[in-house]
Amino acid sequence: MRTQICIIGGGPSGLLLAQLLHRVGIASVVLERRSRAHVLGRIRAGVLEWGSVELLRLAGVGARMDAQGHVHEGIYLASRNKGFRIDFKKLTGKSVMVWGQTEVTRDLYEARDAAGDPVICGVEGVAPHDLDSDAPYVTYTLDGAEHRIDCDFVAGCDGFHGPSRQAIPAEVLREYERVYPFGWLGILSETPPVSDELIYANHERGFALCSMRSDQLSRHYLQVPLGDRVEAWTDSAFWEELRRRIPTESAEALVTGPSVEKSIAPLRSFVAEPMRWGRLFLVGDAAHIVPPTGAKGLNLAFSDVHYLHDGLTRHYQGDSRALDSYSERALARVWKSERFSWSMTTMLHRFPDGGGFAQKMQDSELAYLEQSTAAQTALAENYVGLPF
Ligand code: FAS
Ligand code: PHB
Repeated sequence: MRTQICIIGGGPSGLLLAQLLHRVGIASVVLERRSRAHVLGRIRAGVLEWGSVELLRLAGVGARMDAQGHVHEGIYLASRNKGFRIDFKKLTGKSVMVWGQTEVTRDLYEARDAAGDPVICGVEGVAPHDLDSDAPYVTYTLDGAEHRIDCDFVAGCDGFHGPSRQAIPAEVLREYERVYPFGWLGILSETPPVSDELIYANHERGFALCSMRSDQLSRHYLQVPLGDRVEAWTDSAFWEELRRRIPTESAEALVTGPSVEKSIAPLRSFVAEPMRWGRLFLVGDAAHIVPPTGAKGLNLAFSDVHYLHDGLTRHYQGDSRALDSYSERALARVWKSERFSWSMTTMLHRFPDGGGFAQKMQDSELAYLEQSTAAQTALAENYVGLPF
């Protein structure tokens, strides 16, 4: 088989890239290791920057999002049993969209079907070859049969554990990482959200986040020690701990119910440079990871897609400058989002070795935020999404 772009990974970045390329007549093939059901069973991001919203609309997959998603014009930050609001709309003129990654991915899979380019799921042993030549190709097996795809370029959209980043020679690749000494225990419940907007809570017992997916589907998180196992957390233990960490007013309004999903995710900051090697481009989690405190993971994947789609489109029109600057352009925005995600995580979590001084620094940062329009504007413009 031959195509223009071979995309490794049928998660949100691979699917969105394929859909945007399709709309400008550039052919691609998406190879996905898991089944579609498995990919759609993942519960991950919940907040879209406005740039991501506009990109999904450009890709022709924004209809359900616009009909069922919720536009949020702010968030609440809480500590010491009280909270204050950061008004995105007033401070930046922008908002965010609460629309789950699962729904985004569902719409993108259906768009691939409608385009007659279904994702090839269930592949094994995906391996890119001759990336430093002008004739790269990708091999894989499916149902025991060997396959080869010859292409012009390879997009590594295969997430943190995929093969693409490993294909870059060790002497070329530079990796930067910070692993946090805690994780997030997340719960999805068919209960009404406790608040009309997200609540990020700093508490001496640990961070808590109250989010949502719809009027009847809530998503909550608790900071937990690294060694915690999800089996050790009953639903009632989760709700009791959440009530302790959020302001009393919210705790009293909290409607609890059985979890429909419960999992613990580790937190890390990670960036791999460069995001291009020869004919390979790294996209999304294949190149970078952020702690979810800034709601940036999915949105960063989409900004990479924006830059790569722009570069490939111009390349096939005869101008390769944007493609040649893909890594530099993408990384400039990646590092700003890494900083924001790290700063939100540092401000809101309890660090085991932090001590009294760290708590005082968090208290003063939150107090400064509460009283400073300049500080709130800086947080707001990062949260709604810096320009592409
Ligand atoms: P993905 O990891 O989503 O997709 C990569 C795809 O490649 C997967 O489908 C995988 O099966 C496939 N793949 C891997 N190896 C392959 C191979 N060898 N061959 C073929 N296919 C292969 N972000 C937020 O903004 N907010 C959140 O709350 C949030 N919560 C998260 C919770 C968890 C547990 C995790 C892991 C991530 C979370 N994220 C969150 C980040 C997440 O949303 C990612 O940023 C987003 O999925 C990135 O999309 P992709 O780059 O497409 O990577
Ligand atoms: C979510 O709803 O899953 C969510 C929202 C905001 C975050 C992280 C996760 O910062």
